[in-house]
Amino acid sequence: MKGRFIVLEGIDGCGKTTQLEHLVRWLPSAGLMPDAAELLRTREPGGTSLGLSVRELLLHTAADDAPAPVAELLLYAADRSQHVETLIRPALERGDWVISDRFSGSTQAYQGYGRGLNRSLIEQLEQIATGGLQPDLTLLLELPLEESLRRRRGEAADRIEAEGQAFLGRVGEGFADMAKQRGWFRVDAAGAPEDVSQRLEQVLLEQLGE
Ligand code: Z5A
Repeated sequence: MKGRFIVLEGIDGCGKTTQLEHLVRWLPSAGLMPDAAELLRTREPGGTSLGLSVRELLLHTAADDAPAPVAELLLYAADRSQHVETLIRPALERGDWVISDRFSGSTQAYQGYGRGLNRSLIEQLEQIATGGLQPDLTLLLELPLEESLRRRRGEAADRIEAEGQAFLGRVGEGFADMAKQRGWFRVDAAGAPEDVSQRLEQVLLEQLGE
């Protein structure tokens, strides 16, 4: 692949969206990207128009119509397959850079560690949905559970956010395990947004600079 694929992961409310907005402004002038390359910002679920419909099914269905755990897993995989095949892979082949709010690590963390679905089944499904595509760099924003809950206080919870603290605790452990297994970069997401941005910039410069 000619382009670069960067992913931000972490528990709900860890600050991914805030940091993505910063990185989308900072990256094009950071001296890392070739002049001709564009930067595409995307997310999962919902990075494509089909994916937006899947996102609605996943996060905003009424409680009595919510997907069962395996159906939920397959919907995330369908969203990812469409995302990779129609948006991410073509962009990387053109030489563009892609930065995504979540990718396949989220499925292992939420559906594997969180819901307790079979993790090797999830790995097989990941292989099918991504066609083997892996991020060049995954940045895990780490934030204590209490701080993530405090930050989101007052905001309406979607179906997954409403799962509660024990669920989110398992998800956080899953992310920490995956960071070790998959060589992700762990970034302290506590403190002022500008401080977190600086930590992310430093990792990007170290890892993607010539
Ligand atoms: N999910 C899954 O189960 N399986 C999968 O395979 C995939 C996803 C791909 C997608 O939700 C849901 O799908 C998600 C995982 C599940 N479950 N949940 N919930 P989403 O895309 O709607 O949301 P999210 O990814 O969970 O992110 P979020 O809740 O929007 O949070 P965030 O993007 O990490 O954080 P933020 O919006 O930047 O910040 C949250 C708040 O904190 C906000 O008020 C900010 O102003 C504030 N903030 C941000 N940074 C700071 C700092 N540094 N200090 C103080 N306050 C801050």
